[in-house]
This record gives sequence, structure tokens and C-alpha cells, in this order.
Amino acid sequence: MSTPRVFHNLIGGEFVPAQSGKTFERRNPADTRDVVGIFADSDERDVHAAVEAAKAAFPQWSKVPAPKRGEILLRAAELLQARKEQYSRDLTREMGKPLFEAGGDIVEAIGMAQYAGSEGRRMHGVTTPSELPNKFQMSIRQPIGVVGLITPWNFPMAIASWKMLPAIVCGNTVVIKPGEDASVSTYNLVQCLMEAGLPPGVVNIVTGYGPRAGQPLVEHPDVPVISFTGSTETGRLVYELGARRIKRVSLEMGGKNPLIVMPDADLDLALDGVLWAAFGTTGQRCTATSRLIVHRAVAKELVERIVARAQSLRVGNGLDPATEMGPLVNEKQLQRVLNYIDIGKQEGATLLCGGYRLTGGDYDYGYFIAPTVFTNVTSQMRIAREEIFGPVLSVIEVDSLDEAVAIANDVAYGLSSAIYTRDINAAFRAMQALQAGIVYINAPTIGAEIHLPFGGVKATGNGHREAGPTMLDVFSEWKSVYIDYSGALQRAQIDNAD
Ligand code: UN1
Repeated sequence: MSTPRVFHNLIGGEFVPAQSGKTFERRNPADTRDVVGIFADSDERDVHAAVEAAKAAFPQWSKVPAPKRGEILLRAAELLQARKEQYSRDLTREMGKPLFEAGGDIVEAIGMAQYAGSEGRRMHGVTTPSELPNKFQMSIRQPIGVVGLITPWNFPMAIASWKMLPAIVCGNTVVIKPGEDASVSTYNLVQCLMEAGLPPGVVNIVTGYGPRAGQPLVEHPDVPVISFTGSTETGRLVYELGARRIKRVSLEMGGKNPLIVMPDADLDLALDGVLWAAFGTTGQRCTATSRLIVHRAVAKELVERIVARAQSLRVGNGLDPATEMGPLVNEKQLQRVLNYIDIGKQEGATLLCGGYRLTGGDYDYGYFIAPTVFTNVTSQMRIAREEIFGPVLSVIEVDSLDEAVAIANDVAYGLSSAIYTRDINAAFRAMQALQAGIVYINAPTIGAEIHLPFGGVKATGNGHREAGPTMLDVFSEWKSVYIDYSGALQRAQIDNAD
């Protein structure tokens, strides 16, 4: 294997090692003999230096006209497109998803670069009539300052782009701490931005482990906005730390996404949807289908067909074009998923397929697990309530739409959801009733597009929606402006009172 690449922090346009001199190494989860890269193991000092650089870059960057900021993003989109193949390989090597899915991760970033880039030419404010004559009023968007981004490993290019690109087109500067299991893609994204003309210091990268590098960023007094995607457990901590400092904290956390299948559904379509949403990305999406809520009338047939297909999925190294499902991201995640499988068995669910680590040959060098399906699951079991983040599907049988929706809603989370039915009334009723930020009708729970608001309710989020037009609300500040051209003092609510 070739010599591993060394990645220093990016601070003020310079690549610098961690001040402690410490590094950590990342290995390919499909083949742990393959060292993907060596990264700065950053601490508070590095975070402070990065925030200083971002602060220094802010006055100038925030004054660059928004359409000009957007142009840089549009050029970066072209560079990403040209390098899609190479970047997909990097992404597959660092976090394991198969090449065709890695390509999708990059495509999502390209889409966001185009969308956020074009936003530079909109960034609409509003004008509003006044209560008083000869008075004009408007609300405009303004940059905020240094934005701290904490991104996960499961969509290392896409989610970094969802946060970074709107943040910079709005005129902020950024310090990003990517997930330690997949930092290379952030460097690739930022490389394109720099070549596209992004000035030094506008985006700074600090790599390292969550609490050591992430916490000082969340606590830093000069970082008024934090955007975090990751577990609810960590998100809660981020929220608490941010609240103490009155920060804007945008959280996108766990899911326990239901996919409902009604008896009149196109079962072939539902079958394809379930397999893709439950086992795509090895179940490691916050939008993954982890609960199949199926009407008893079609449960047996559908579940038999799911099991047959799950057993024939080609699990392997994502760099092999034949691979349909890659490994889990790391040893810890593997143990966590295996532990949930034990819990499911103990709770009395019936294991229909999978449930074990794949071993032998090349499997011994990675964190592979067989696609797993449990049936006879009740909505009270932990495997039906807690986010597993692995290829484990729990099947719950129901007798009616109302019961399906009630069970779908009976979890702490509310990110994505889906219903398969040919009955338009049932589809709309479910769409209205499902407690989720995203609802799909006759499509799987995964595959959100970047130009629609993305996020969830309940323990999934805290009301913000990244992506879509709402992304601007996360990364800009409203300012209301009143212009009185009457030439006299007009006392609002007094001179115009009845
Ligand atoms: C995530 O898993 O955090 O909707 C994001 C989807 C992808 C994004 C997933 N576009 O499945």
C-alpha cells in the first residue's frame, strides 16, 4: 500500500500541524490494512487559532457582494464535478460506502454548491407596508460572524457542503471540525473552494476527536453559531453548552424512520424501497428505514421477499464495483450494532436473517455485518425505539392505517417517514399525521434533495432546517430597517391610533 497522506489543519490558508504535534490515523473500514490518512489530533489551542483566522477573514469576506461569493461556489461545483471519480474513491476508502453511493454524496455537494451559489443572486429580504404614511420598511439578511460546523462521517462531503456553502454565501467565515472517521472529503471540498478563489481564512479545518476539538469550538465566545449533525446524545450536550453562551445552535440528530406499507401498495415498489432505505449506506443514514410497519394482509409475502433479497445482497469492499453494501464505519459501531441484535433476540423478536459479523478471507480485515431482519417486533422493544445506525430492519405488523401512524409516531424521533399505498386519501391522511420533518409517498425514506428544507421534529432537531431556502435562516441574521421620509416625528402606535 502507498504511503498515507498527511493532513494538517487548515488555518488562515496555511496547512499547519496540531500545536501538540499529535496525530491520529484513519484506516479503511473495509480493509484495515489500508491507512487512509494521518490527521492532526487537535485540541483547544488549534481551535482558538482557527477561530482567530476566521475572525480576521470576516470583515473583508462579509463585504464581498453576495453574487461574487456565489460565483466562487459555482466554480467549485464545476471542479467537484470534474473530480467526482477521484473524490468518490477517497470517500469510499475513508468511510466504506460503495463507490456508486460515494458518487451520490459528491453529487449532493455539487447540487448544494449550485444552489447556494445561485442564492448569492437572491438572498431575498422583504419589504413590508408601514402603519404610518411616508414610511418605508424592509428586512434584510446580514452575515453573522464565525460559524462553527461539526459534521458527521456518514455523508462526509454532502453534509459538510450543506453547512459550509450556505454559511459562506451568507458572508460568514467558518471553522469546521469533520467527523474523525471521514475528514478527507472535507479537505477535497475545501480544495475546490480554494481553487475557485475562496480567500484564505474564510474556511478553516480543524481535525480531531469530538470532545477535544469539538467542545472548544462549541464553547468559543467568538463563535455565535454552531451547526451540528450527529447523535442526539452529543447534540444535547452541544445545545446545552451553546445555550449557556446564548448561541444559535442548529441540530440535526437521530432518526427511527418508519416505512408504512398498506395492503393496496405496489409490493414490488415497496420491496425495492425497503431494501434501499434499510440497507443502503449499511443503514448508516439518519434517514434510513429502521422500522417497516406493514399491514398484516401483505406482511408475510413482503417480508419473505425482503429476506430473500437481503440474503443475496453483495456485501464487501466498496471499491469493488460489484459491492452493494459496504462495511460499518468502525469497530465501535460494529459492536454497537451487534449489541442491538442481541438485545432484539433477548426482547423476543424473531431473527429472520443476518444478525452476525461476516468473517473469513477479506472480511476479516473489515467491519462487515450481514443485512439483518427482525420480525415479531413490538413498538415497545428497544430495537423499535432506539437508533441503531446499521443494517437492521425491525418489522412491525398492523391492522389499519391509524394503527400504523400511531406506531410510526410512537418514538422519540421524527426525521423521515414513508408510506406505500395506491389510495390517495390514505396517503394524504398519513402525510398530515406523521410526526416527521420529511414524508415520502411511494418512495423510500432516504434520498432528500438539497433544495428542500431538511430536518426533523422531536428529538431529531431543534426547529432549524438546513438545506432548502430555510438554510439562510440558520446562517444569516435578519435586520429590520425603517425609513421615515415624512420629515416629521411620527410616533408609531400613538399618532396612528384610532
Ligand atoms: C444523513 O444521513 O444525515 O436523505 C443525511 C438522504 C441523504 C442525506 C442523509 N440525502 O438520505
